[in-house]
Amino acid sequence: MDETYKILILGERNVGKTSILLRFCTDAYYENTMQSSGISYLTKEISIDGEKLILLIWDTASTEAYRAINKAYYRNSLGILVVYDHTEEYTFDAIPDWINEAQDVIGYDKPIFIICNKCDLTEKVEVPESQAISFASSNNYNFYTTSAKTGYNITTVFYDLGRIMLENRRLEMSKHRTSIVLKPNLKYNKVLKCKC
Ligand SMILES: Nc1nc2c(ncn2[C@@H]2O[C@H](COP(=O)(O)OP(=O)(O)OP(=O)(O)O)[C@@H](O)[C@H]2O)c(=O)[nH]1
Ligand SMILES: [Mg+2]
Repeated sequence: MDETYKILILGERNVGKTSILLRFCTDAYYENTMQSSGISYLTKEISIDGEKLILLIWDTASTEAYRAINKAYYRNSLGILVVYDHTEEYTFDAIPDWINEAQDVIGYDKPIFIICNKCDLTEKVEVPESQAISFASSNNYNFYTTSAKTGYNITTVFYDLGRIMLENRRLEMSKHRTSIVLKPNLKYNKVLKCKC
């Protein structure tokens, strides 16, 4: 059975959210992108362990005006990419706000990947990689450096997230099966009670 998995891409303006999405889904890159307005998504089918996953990847607009509206679309997301640009420190500082906002809606049990995009830019780096790695590991988030421009690590990010979401779904299903098996046992115990 084909399964759909909703992913959110969050982060400050200009960090490369739309570029990451377009690189992954269409293998294209544009030097001049339009600022996103509202929320939109693209789908891409991938295969992991012989299982087909349909990724619904939601790209969000970062501006304050759209932020409140976007939250309504966070529901049912199974994984989050929070993107920052390592040449703009404020985009890194804003990460906790983006995570809190998403977790308010989708809960605290979904995988979160911190994405340091524009790693092809090696001058004027404002956020040392060690600082970002330490932030990610102390909060149990995965950390990746990417470049939508060169394509570096873009596919890896989505396949790694896909694998985690698949495992989480399998776990959920096995929990569900366990509870179905337990019910007849409870009934059986009742029958065994002595009525004399
Ligand atoms: N050098 C470099 N530039 C990038 C990279 N990714 C995106 N850009 C550029 O950064 C600018 C913003 O990219 P977008 O993908 O529109 O950023 P966004 O996060 O979607 O921005 P908003 O929609 O305004 O929130 C564009 O000029 C892109 O070409 C990258 O990996 N490296
Ligand atoms: Mg955008």
